[in-house]
Amino acid sequence: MKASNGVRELLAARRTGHSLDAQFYTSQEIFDLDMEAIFGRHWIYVGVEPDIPEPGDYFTVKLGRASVVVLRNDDMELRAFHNVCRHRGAQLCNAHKGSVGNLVCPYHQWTYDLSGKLIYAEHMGEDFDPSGRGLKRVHVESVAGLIFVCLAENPPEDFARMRETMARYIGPHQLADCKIAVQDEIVEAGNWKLVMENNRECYHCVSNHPELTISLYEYGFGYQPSPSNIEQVQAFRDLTEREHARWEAAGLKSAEIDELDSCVTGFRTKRLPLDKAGESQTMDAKVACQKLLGNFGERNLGGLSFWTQPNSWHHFMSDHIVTFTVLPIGPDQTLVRTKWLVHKDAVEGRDYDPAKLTAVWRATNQQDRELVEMSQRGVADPAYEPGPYSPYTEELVEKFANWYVGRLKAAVE
Ligand code: 3BY
Ligand code: FES
Ligand code: FE
Repeated sequence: MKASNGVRELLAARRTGHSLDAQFYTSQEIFDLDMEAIFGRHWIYVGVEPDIPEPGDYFTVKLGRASVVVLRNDDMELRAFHNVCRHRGAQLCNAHKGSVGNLVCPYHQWTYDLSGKLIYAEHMGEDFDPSGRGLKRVHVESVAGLIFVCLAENPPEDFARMRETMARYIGPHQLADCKIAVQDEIVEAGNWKLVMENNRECYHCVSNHPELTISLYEYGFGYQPSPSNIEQVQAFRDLTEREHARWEAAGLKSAEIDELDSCVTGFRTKRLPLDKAGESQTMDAKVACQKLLGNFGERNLGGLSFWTQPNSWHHFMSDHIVTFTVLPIGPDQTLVRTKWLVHKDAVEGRDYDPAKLTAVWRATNQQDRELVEMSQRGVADPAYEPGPYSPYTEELVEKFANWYVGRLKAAVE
């Protein structure tokens, strides 16, 4: 992969334990490289199986300049294709979501079945052979209901490890039996890496997230005991140990796994105790949906968190799931899509109130958007220079930066 000497020098000069150089957040060249080397070669979280529950349901997603259509075929399997007609290249599906029998190009009605095969093309003559004109496949996989795609011809093979590990953790929450109750989209005026770095620490939580910190302990996010909070960190660790024993005995995987910077398909998971009522990430820490997920009878299951490189994080509780995907738009623009899921048989107004379900993360997302946007303004200022990460609270930010720099280096070498 091509990269200018300037970019190679920046990569070589990256100082560990420090935030990235400004160009990583502002340059068009590095943005294009990110889209090719990171979003073009790794497993990217794009949606959930409940986005496309029935045969013929599809959604489209933009990864850099590539548009991908993800669909469910007649055999209920997931398929993904490049969203480009094999005739003269028109974009095939032009809506964000829909339901079709076949994929019909709006331009000249070339028609593809749900396996991507070209089954109809009028006026192409006797000699025309449709067999080599099927849609181009994109790799697609489900991790217990979370849909990932990979644009690379040969995707990272260690995805299987994440899929199998996470199936055991997420499985009992039965994501495939959920429905999307609410979906939000925010376009943030910041580079995608600032969005991710902000997600990887809770250093900012107490002073910025009054709603989130009702239920969420900041200590769950890669905190190391420091001289000023050694007791609180220890108390949280003791609580976690007790709760993990209880949850594991009930068959719920809870122990931390951290492969954020040790795998190509980097991820981390841990079931985290919640504060107060301990049930859910809501304004009173109680469930927001009376109909619990899966076969759960118990409300106090904490929050199973799952973080992936490069672009997602998820929280699974006893009553609902909240899932986030980060999709870069430009060097200083990023789409953050949030979905709140409840059991598919839960009835709005009876079992849940969408306003209560979304209150915490709606507020938190807006606060995080402001933090990302002020970071973007700051790193674009000539006075910015990379600053040091806290060894006690920003370990996971460092892991994100290390993973990112490592993957970019691997791609340009
Ligand atoms: O959702 C997360 O994973 C974290 C919690 C702390 C900061 N960030 C919003
Ligand atoms: Fe699709 Fe012509 S471009 S049918
Ligand atoms: Fe935040």
